[in-house]
Order: sequence, then structure tokens, then C-alpha cells
Amino acid sequence: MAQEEGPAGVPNAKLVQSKQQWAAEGRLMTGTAAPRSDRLPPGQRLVKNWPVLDLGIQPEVPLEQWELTIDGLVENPLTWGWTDFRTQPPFTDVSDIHCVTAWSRYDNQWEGVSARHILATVRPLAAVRHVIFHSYDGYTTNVALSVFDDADVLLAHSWEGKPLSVEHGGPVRAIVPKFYFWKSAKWIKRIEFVADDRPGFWEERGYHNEGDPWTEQRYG
Ligand SMILES: Nc1nc2c(c(=O)[nH]1)N[C@H]1C(S)=C(S)[C@@H](COP(=O)(O)O)O[C@H]1N2
Ligand SMILES: [Mo]
Repeated sequence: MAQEEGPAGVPNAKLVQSKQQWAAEGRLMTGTAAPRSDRLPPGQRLVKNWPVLDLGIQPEVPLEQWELTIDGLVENPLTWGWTDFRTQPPFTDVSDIHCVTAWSRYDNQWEGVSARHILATVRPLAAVRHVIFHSYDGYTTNVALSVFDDADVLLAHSWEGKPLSVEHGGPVRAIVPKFYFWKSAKWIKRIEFVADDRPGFWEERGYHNEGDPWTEQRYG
């Protein structure tokens, strides 16, 4: 931009500074700071279908028997039945799925209850640093409280306007869009707020403790 050019031979300090910042952000490639012009994370391929991945168990939980307990280090622990869950404030969001097995699926429309609403309802104590998801198939996975406490994280009961199918985690699954999909626990039954981190099912078996697709935190 002409009005930003300095005298001949003198670099425009503002321009250099902003270019330097872009380079630093690109080099660090942290999930939140990396430029998002490229929508597909490194090593991923786009799919149009929605693959099913599980441990070989797809628990069938009738809605009358379904319960979600939210406890641990919180001021207000609770257990919601289906009606309780469905009378929480509705939340919808559209996000991309990135699975560590290298498929990504764009524009999934989720409907459910937001993580931020859960936090406001149970009120974690100051000591809380981590969140553990427990599922009806025995699966567990862990995320930092700062990862759970994000505007796009939810407990989803519907996908594309229809109830979530059992194979994809219905009645309710977690959705943590900024991490690989193994962090998005299906068939969720308990959310536990803890001070000390505890690796979950895949984290104990060589998956990365975090799972940022933009920096390929796949294994280790
Ligand atoms: N309860 C539970 N949640 C789970 C899993 C599982 O086996 N059990 N698999 C994880 C993995 S590795 C992936 S990639 C996604 C797959 O979700 P999908 O089958 O809906 O694609 O669920 C995640 N959540
Ligand atoms: Mo996965």
C-alpha cells in the first residue's frame, strides 16, 4: 500500500512487523494461531461419507435408561435423564471432523448442549485442569479444561437435523472439533472434572495426549 511505504531504502516497520508475525505463526503451527486458509490439516484426505470407528461394541442405550452424570471437582454435580438433557438450552454448530486415521469430513451440523452451558451449570472448582469423558462402551478420553471450555465444543444428540445414530454415538456424544476425533467420545455417560490428568483408552495406547490435527499430534 503506497501510503505505508517509508522513504526509499527504509523498510516499512509496520509491514515488516506484520509479515514477521505471520511467519512466526506459520512456523509455530499451533492450532489456534496457524492460518486457516488451508482447511485440510496436513496428512488428511477429504471424505464425503462418514466412517464408523469403535472398539467393536456399539451399546444400545434406550432413552428411558440413558443417564449422564457430570461430577468430580464441581460445585454442583448432577445426573441428567433424557428429559433433563433435552430441556437444557439448545445449541447448534457446524464443524469439520478430522480423524487420526487420516480422513476429514467438512460441515457437520451438530445440535445438542454446549460445553459452556455445562460449565456454567456444574461450576468446576478452581483446582480443575482436566476433563475425562466416560462412555457406555467403557471408552474413556481426556482433554484439558481449556480445550473443553471452547465455543465449538458440545454434547450432540443430533447430526444434520436427525437424531445421532447408535453407530455414531447416539443418544449423545461429545464433539471437540479442534482435536482429532478420538477425543469426541461416543455414547457418553459421565463427564468427570479432575485436577490431575489421566490418559484415556487411546492415550494409554500410544495416541498423543492432546491431538491437534494442525500440528499432527497423532501419536506419542
Ligand atoms: N465411546 C467411544 N467413543 C469413541 C470411540 C470409541 O471406540 N468408543 N472411538 C473414537 C474414535 S478413534 C473415532 S475416530 C471416533 C469415530 O466416530 P464415528 O464412528 O462417529 O466416525 O469416535 C471416537 N469416540
Ligand atoms: Mo479415530
